[in-house]
Amino acid sequence: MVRADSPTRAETLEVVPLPGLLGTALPFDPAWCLVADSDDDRSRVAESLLCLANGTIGSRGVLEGDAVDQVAPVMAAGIYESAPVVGEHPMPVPSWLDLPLSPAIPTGRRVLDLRDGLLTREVDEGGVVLRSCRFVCLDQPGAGVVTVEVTPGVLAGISPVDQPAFDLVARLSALGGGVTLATSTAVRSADGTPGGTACIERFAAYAVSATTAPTDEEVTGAIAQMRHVGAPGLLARQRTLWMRRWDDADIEIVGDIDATRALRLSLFHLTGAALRRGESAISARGLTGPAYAGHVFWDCEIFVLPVLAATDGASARAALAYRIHRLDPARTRAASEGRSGARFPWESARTGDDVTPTTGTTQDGETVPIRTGALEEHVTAGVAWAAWRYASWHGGWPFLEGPGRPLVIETARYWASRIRIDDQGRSHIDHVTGPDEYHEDVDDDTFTNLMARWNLRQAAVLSERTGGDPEEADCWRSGADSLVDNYSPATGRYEQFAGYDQLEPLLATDIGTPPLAADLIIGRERLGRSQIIKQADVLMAHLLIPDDMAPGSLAPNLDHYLPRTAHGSSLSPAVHAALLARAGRPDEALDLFALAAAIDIDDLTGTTAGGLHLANLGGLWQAVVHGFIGLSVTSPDDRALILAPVLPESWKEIRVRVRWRGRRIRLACRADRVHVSCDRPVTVEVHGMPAQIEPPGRWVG
Ligand code: IFM
Repeated sequence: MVRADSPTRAETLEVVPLPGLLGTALPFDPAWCLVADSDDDRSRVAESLLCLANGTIGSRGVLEGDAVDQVAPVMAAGIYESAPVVGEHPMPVPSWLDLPLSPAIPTGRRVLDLRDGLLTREVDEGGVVLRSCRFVCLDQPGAGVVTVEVTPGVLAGISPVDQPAFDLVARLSALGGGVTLATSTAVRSADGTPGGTACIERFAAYAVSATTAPTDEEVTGAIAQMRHVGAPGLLARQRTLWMRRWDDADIEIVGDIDATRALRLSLFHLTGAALRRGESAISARGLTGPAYAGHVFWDCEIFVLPVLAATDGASARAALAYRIHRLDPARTRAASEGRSGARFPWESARTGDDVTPTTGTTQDGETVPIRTGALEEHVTAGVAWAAWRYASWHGGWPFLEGPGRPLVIETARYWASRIRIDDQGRSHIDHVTGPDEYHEDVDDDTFTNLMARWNLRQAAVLSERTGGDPEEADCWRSGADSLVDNYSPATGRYEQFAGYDQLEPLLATDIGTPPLAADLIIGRERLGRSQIIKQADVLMAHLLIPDDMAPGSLAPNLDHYLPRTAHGSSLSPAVHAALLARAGRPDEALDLFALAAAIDIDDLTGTTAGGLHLANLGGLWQAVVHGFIGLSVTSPDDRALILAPVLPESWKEIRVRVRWRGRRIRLACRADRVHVSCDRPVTVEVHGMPAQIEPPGRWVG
């Protein structure tokens, strides 16, 4: 079981030596350490939670030497093979942890320390004593180190020798590229006595390329370099690198260790999913597992990228490069449908073609059509939104006017050609599915229309700044202005799509206590005829483009849609937590925040074995940063960081670190005031009051 309880005093103060002369573990700190105890039926869940990744490989928390039944022990970024139904799915890659140990060693106790990315294991059971420790190097693509100390009799068929054994373990071809793995393993006597405690030290190097076949020299060279530096040296570097990451990104809820650890766990895994150079395809489960076939959804741009943009601009830029490099297939898709511009696919993998499966199997074994690939078009606006968000934190106008330009312009062209104008001159987008996938093929989905409207307007601004065709920009503006948004000033509410209000007025709370898989409870047919929704839809727009929403409309829409929401998607609770906080209801927000925090740790959806839900991990951070502290960064022209903290009763202070336009900013937000630290002058606006802050910082409020 992955547990989250506080340690004893002894645990806190104990200096734990690491196997293989690596030195000692950092002192145990429950706000930084995830503990998994012994074997149980959740071991695959623990493998996801204890995954170590560096943007190139994800090494799930499998046990050393245990090759039984593993779910994709190693994920390699961008490495796909052809597969029926899902088009492309992650190619299985051999494990570097296949060590010569006897089978059936108990699991023992494992601790993942988020400060340095070290996973340690201790077994002392039935005469077996084992201590292991591993990490994947943050700055060396594909490199990992594992050391294991074991009692006599546990090594399978080998004896300690002086010379390390080098193995070129695998040379695999994947679609477009390949993976090569080499390991170098030394087995030595740890206590100098023949037949005594043995120590295994293994260096592993994966060469991973989505576009070429890696050469053997890449891995042999990497191994030679690792051996030269040595395991203690590599660990020291690892600690420095993680310390720098946390310096830019840490988050802490003073007085709530569980929330703090959940947020740090999110940042840890989001960091592991992303590469900081080239392009980075961040799939729904990142490198923590193979579920959703390693496909990239809107999860990347809408849920993950805002976190990266605020904490590690280079990796946000690499995630956008993934889309920039796939503009051509998106243009081809639009053209094949008789449209202009670029339409991004709902599910994307290596090529950028749509790889959304067209059928799926229900829990009852029934084959059902999957229509999201055809109908869930809002991802196209989501890509433009992400480009804008990144530019607002980091890249500025040079990014939007340069490499990011087509992400905004080409998507606007798509929407301009997609809308239908009726006899009264109003524009519509027919036949789509919004984020609420319980209602397929609807007309004028409010979220889709609002995001398309936003996309058209931003593109008009960008076009004017970059000498684009003024007629085209005018046409985008008028298309945007005439797009119906289903807003009723009388109720302050947006109808979710044309005809939604006429559906059976069933609440999610009528059929159970959310989170619910409502489709399994009342069936897809009835669900589609009811007002129960899967996840935030109208409300997503309040999170993403609050300035474009009708003033005062957040509260009525929350009141209306929240009881109708089943939270049938892991993406849902965190969004509602953010918005409840924005609506000034922080204690209710905290309930949904806690639900979101438990999604993977407690495997609430029963699917965490296939990998962590990265969108939810990003959503958790957003719930705190954009929700509880109300940090708003929406335009490259922003002159100030806007803050409006609201804290639940039990939270005394929220501490957040971000990078904004090159500045390092640390915020300590209390209900009545905020401390801003900075390394360069910055303007903030707290609850509407502007303040100029000089380094090193001061209290505001
Ligand atoms: O992108 C999500 C979608 O919104 C709901 N179903 C799962 C997808 C992948 O996480």
